[in-house]
Amino acid sequence: MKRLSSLLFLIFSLSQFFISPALAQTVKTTFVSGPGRDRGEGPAMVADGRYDTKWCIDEPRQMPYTIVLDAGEETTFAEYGFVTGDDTQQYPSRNPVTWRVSGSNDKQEWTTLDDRKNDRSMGDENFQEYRFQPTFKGKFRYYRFEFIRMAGGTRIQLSEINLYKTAKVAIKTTFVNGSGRNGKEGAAMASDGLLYTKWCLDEPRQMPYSIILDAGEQLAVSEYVFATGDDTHQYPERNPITWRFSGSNDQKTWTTLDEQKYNRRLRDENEQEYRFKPASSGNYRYYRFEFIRMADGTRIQLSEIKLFK
Ligand SMILES: [Ca+2]
Repeated sequence: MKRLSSLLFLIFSLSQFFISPALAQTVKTTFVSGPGRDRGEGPAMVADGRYDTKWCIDEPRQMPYTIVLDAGEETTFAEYGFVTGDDTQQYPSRNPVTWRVSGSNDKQEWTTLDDRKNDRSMGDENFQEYRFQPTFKGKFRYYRFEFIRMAGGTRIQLSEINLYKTAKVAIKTTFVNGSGRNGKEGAAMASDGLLYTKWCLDEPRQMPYSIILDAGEQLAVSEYVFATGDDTHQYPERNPITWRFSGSNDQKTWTTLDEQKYNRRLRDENEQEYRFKPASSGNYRYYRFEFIRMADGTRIQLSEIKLFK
C-alpha cells in the first residue's frame, strides 16, 4: 500500500512536471476542414501546434475562408489567439481584419460567438500571437472561424489558431513613481485604470522616461499592454518604439525581462491596446518600464499600462 501511494505520488509529480501551465490551459483541437491545399501551406497548418508552419491562401472565390476545428468534446473557451506567419512583418496585408467565430455540436447549427469588423489590432510581426475574447460563450465541440476580409485584400496567412480555457488575468497594480510632473497627464495616469486619462511628457533631459508599478505581491507577468492616448490618431509620433521592461523585489536590483528596439506596433489609433509578451518572466513585486525612444522625437503619451498574469 505504501509502495502504491509513493508510486502514485511519483506519477503525480511527473505529470506536474510534463504538463506545462501553458499547455494545461490550452484547448487541444484537431483540424476538421478548411480551404486550400492539402499540405505545404494548407489549412491544417493552423492546428498542428507549430508556429513554423502556416496556412496561406489567396482564392477569392472561396471566400469567406472557413476553418473548422474539433475540440474532441463539448468544451468552452475564454479566449482565442491568432498567430501571425513567418513573414507577416513583410506582408501585414495578410492579417484578417473582419471575421466571425461560431460554435456547434453537430456542424450544422452554428451559434455566433464573436463578430469582428475592421479590427486592425494584429500588427506586422512574425510569429506573434494576438488574443481576443469572444462576446458570447457556450459549450461546443466544434468551432468555426470565417475570415471575411483581410487587411490588404484576399490573401490570408496564419500560423496557428489557439483556444484558451482561461482568460489572462489582469494584475491590480498601484503606481509607485514615474517621470514628469504629478497631476493631470502625470505618470500615475498610466495606471489609474482609465483609458481617457493619459501620461504625456516631453522633457528630453529626463529621458529615458520611467514608470514603476507595484503588483502588491511577488508574481510573474506573462503579458503587458500599452494603451495609446486619446489623440494618438493625430499624434502617432508620441508612441514609444524602444523600451525596456524589468522586474525587482527591492526597487534596487532590476532584472531585465524584455527589450524592444524600433518596435512600431503601436499605431495611430486612439485608446487602442497593444499586447506584448516579455522575453522572460520571474516572480517580482515591482515592475519598471523605461521608455528610451519615441516614434518621432521626445514626447511620449500612453493612456494605460497593464500587466497580466
Ligand atoms: Ca489612464
